[in-house]
Amino acid sequence: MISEKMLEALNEQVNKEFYSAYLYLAMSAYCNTIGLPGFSNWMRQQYEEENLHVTKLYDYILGQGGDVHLKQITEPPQKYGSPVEIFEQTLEHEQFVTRCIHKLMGQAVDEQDYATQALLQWYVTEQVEEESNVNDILAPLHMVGDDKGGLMMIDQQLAQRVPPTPLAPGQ
Ligand code: OFO
Repeated sequence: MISEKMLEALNEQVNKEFYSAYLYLAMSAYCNTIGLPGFSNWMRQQYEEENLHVTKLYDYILGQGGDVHLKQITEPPQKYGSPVEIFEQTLEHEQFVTRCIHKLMGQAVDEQDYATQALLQWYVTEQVEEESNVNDILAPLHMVGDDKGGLMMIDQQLAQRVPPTPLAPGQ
C-alpha cells in the first residue's frame, strides 16, 4: 500500500539521484581534464554509487506496483574550480540530498507508510556516510591548500577508491 503522493515524491527522488550521478560523472570528466586522475576516479566511483541509489528506488517503486516516471535530468555544470571547490560543491550537494531524504521520511511518517520508512532509513544512513566521506577528503584538502605536492598525494589516495559492491536483491 503506497499513496500516489508518495509515489510521485519517490519518482522525484529518482530524478535527483540521476542528477547526482550526472553531476559526479561531469565532475569526473572535469578532474580528468585538469590533470587529477585520482580525483577523477573518486568521482567516477561516486557516479557508480549514485546509480545504485537510483536503482534501489526504482526497484522499490516497481515492487510496490507503482509507475516509474523517468523525468528529464538537469544538465550539470562543466567546470568546478579548484580541487577544494570541487569537494565543497560535493558536500553542498550531499547536504541537499540529505534534506530531500529527510523530507521524504517526514512524509512517510505522516502517511504511516512503514514500508517506505524502512526503505528511506537505508538512505538516511547512507547520507550520513556520504557526508562523512566528503568531509574526510575536505579536511586534508583545506590543510594542503595550493601545495602541489600535497595535492598529488591526495590524488594518489583518491585513485585507490574501488567500485561499490552491487546491492543484492532486496538489500
Ligand atoms: Fe550522493 O547520495 Fe544519492 O544522491
